Amino acid sequence: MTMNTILQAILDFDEALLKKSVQEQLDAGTDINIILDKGLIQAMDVVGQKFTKGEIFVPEMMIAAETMQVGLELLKPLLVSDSNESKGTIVIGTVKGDLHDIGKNLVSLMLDGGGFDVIDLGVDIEPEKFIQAAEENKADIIGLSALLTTAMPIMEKTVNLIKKSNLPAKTFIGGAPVTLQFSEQIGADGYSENAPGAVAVARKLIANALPVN
Ligand code: B12
Repeated sequence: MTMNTILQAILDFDEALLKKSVQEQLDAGTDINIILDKGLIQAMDVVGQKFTKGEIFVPEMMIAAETMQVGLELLKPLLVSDSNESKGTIVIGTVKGDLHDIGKNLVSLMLDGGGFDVIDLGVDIEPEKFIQAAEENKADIIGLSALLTTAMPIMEKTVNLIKKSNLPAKTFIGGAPVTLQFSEQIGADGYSENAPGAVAVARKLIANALPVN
């Protein structure tokens, strides 16, 4: 079975075939990032394109997302870390008005796998809630996700409020419509277009926060 089978299984909402094909790729030793990028995530891109073209509608998009997450479950144990040594604390969530969470969940998993303590607030999160959670958990970093262009101004507002709050936490942002340019424009401290990159950016943000000696 090829990576195409994974993609097709998601498009056909075929959970059994998806599980089987993901497991086969894992057994064959395929890199987990390839299974994600060329299989699970690519399928969601195709779903998005079909939605744009009017070939499918919200219910189909939702079932495809649920199917994709069945595949993600198989990868989960390989992504999380069992190490007790924390590299830092990250509060993460999807901003107010936006209910997309697959990408944010994947970023959370990989950050966990990268040794961070992750506090995932969920979706549709008010700016004040990010600040409160960061204070309570003494977060080093606050991560914001947005998939809707209409949520981007809320993301900007959230970053602004975090800056004004004088919390020591750095901010990093991501999500399909978010770009490096947007991140710089709104004054976020970091940006990544994908989950492995998010781990690298988080490490850099923590390293730069340490006093230089
Ligand atoms: C699945 C899906 C849904 C599902 C969401 C299920 C869920 N639990 O998340 C459902 C069906 C609920 C849904 C609803 C809607 N959706 Co929708 N959805 C999608 C779809 C197909 C896939 C998103 C996804 O999961 N991708 C896979 C993940 C892994 O990728 P990702 O989220 O981009 O995350 C990666 C990076 O961006 C990054 N990242 C993400 N977050 C973060 C955070 C940080 C800190 C960092 C560093 C990095 C990072 O790392 C991730 C991993 O690599 C996209 C199309 C697309 N290609 O994006 C449309 C899409 C986002 N949806 C869209 C729309 C319009 C909607 C609705 C408004 C539809 C409607 N009419 O109701 C509603 C909005 C509901 C709401 N208020 O939020 C549009 C948005 C258009 C726009 N310009 O804003 C898109 C682009 C589809 C399209 N082509 O038109 N959707």
